[in-house]
Amino acid sequence: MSEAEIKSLEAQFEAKIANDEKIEPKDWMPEKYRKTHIRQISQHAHSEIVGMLPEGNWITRAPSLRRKAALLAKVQDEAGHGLYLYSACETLGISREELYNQLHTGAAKYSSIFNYPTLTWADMGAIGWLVDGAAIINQVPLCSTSYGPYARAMVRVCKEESFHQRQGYEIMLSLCNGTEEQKQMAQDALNRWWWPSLMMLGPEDKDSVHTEQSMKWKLKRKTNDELRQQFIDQTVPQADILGLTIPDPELKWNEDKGGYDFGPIDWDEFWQVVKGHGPMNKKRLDDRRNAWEKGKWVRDAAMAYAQKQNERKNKQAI
Ligand code: BYC
Repeated sequence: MSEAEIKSLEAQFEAKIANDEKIEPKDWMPEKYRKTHIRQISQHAHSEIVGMLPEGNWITRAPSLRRKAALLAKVQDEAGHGLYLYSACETLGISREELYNQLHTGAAKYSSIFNYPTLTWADMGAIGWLVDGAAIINQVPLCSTSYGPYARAMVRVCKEESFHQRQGYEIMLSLCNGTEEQKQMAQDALNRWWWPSLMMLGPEDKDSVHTEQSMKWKLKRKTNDELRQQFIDQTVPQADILGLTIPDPELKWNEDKGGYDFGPIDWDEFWQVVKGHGPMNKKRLDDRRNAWEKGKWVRDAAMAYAQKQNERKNKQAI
């Protein structure tokens, strides 16, 4: 392709972004746009399926049939989110096998938040309330992201996330209206999940290497710090209703900015977890690899079945 042709394609691409039109898989796009999307969408997909593990840990120990059914449905939704996102990512010209391979070899990242252990039932409440709460704030803007397949996947994901957040908050509400011991359990879960939930929204804008470019491409519609502030402002009143204390002595309403000021985040801890040294990193990856290896016979059986069906169809056609 000549330089002039590339310039013209670039101009058309930029015009689409400026007009808030979607970029579709067969449209021309800069290579860096494609690679950045593969990075973010695949990290997102991996986070969904790794995110099933901490909660999967409690399905067999849910305190009632109703709680078990809701938790099971939530974890199944997360598998579904992974599938929509892997499919969206494949439209950018990378295979599912390669994406899984990147996860299993540790080459790809997934969200830091899933490298913490789930120690008590209250953690199911705290994850739904805080982690899914932060996820909604992060993901609603992604419904209007510039890449069509990602934006469309996010619409459905967000509808389901909102049920997830409510089921978590309802668990917290029940515990906080229960015995003193149950309320303590809820407070302990909030203490452990609060700071990792703030970290989940990514490094501070000054340290975020991708935000500037991703905002220009309308891949990201809000910066990490904007999302974090929104999450804090929304969540503090919810903690008040529960009668729980946010574990941040510096948390204070700031009238001038119309939001809460908050204490320093331990970014060393964040980077340690991102680099693979969090409390559960090793177990999460071992569990994913194990599921992949043990699931081989299911994949083989499904392929053999599909092949037989095809052969039968072809015979009928003759
Ligand atoms: N954990 O330049 P930055 C869910 C990495 S699923 C690990 O700000 P970006 C749920 C980042 O990748 C939750 N790594 O990056 C599921 C980059 O490294 P690379 C997942 C992180 O992309 C089940 C470097 O740090 N949600 O909610 O502009 C149950 C610099 O960061 C993290 C999504 O994936 C992290 N927390 O912004 C319940 C949403 N943060 O790639 C709930 C989609 C940053 O250069 N993703 N890094 O090696 C996004 O919105 C953005 O990718 C982020 C980060 C805001 C997360």
